[in-house]
Amino acid sequence: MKISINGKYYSKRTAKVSVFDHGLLYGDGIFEGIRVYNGRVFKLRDHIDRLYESATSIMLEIPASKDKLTGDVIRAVRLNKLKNAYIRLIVTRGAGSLGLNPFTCRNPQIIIIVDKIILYPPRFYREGLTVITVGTQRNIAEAVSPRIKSLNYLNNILAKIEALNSGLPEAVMLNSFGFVSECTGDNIFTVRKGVIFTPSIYMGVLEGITRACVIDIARDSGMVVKPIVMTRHDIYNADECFLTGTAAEIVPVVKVDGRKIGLGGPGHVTKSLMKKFKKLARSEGVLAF
Ligand code: PXG
Repeated sequence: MKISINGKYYSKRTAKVSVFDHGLLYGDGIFEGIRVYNGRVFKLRDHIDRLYESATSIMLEIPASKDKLTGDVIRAVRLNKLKNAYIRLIVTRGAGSLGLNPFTCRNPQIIIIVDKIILYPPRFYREGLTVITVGTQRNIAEAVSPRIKSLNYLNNILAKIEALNSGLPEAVMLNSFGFVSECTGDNIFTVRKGVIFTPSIYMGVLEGITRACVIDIARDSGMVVKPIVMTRHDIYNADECFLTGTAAEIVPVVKVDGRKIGLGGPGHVTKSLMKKFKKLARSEGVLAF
């Protein structure tokens, strides 16, 4: 494995960052998780754009242009010779002195890891997931905006622990008003009477790239998609429910908080979107080879 740090390549054993890096000391940094399908980097421009938006929000100047970074990501994929992969693109605040002040950090670290993707078991896609709502609320946007894809994931990790402690793989997180926001690493959708719903980004969610892609696919095929204020009641009474994310793609949800969703199996809208997404993911994207 060849890992890029500021444009230089290291082996897995020698790729290192400073213990004074504020990415480690404070979770001060940002990242993207990107897929490579069939040698094509999927939605690369959208991921690069979101990374720079996160950077703007936390006042981190990425020491490379978007074009340069895009080229570096493609080069890293090619060097690692992986046709199907998961890219973790990270920008840390860099090493500084102890103490919160981010402006003592002069050298942000741009790290590109290209690894094999560990997928959810096929059973999840065939049979659908059971999930629960957990007590850990999604960060309020006025504290740490969920739209920043930051290295500080404790909010999501605490929710994930609650789900795992209950023997379930994912958790539905509510915002501080009790409205549905998203899951720990995925956005959430429902389908009712042929209309697709998802919590608006103003409910405190990451503006998922898969979320946007699924909205586009659905609208292109003539379906109505509505970003809404969503309650748990809406989920319990939906005909279908599914999650979206770079790692998960589209995964059906069949039970939430003990309530069977629809007929208790993956719904036909979900299955149709899964098929369309798969086709798109395998044909679109920046060719790396
Ligand atoms: N919400 C949250 C909180 C996320 O972390 C998504 C939604 C889906 O966004 P995208 O842009 O991926 O459609 C995410 C994404 C990982 C991993 O390694 C996590 C994500 C993506 C890829 C890998 O755990 N989270």
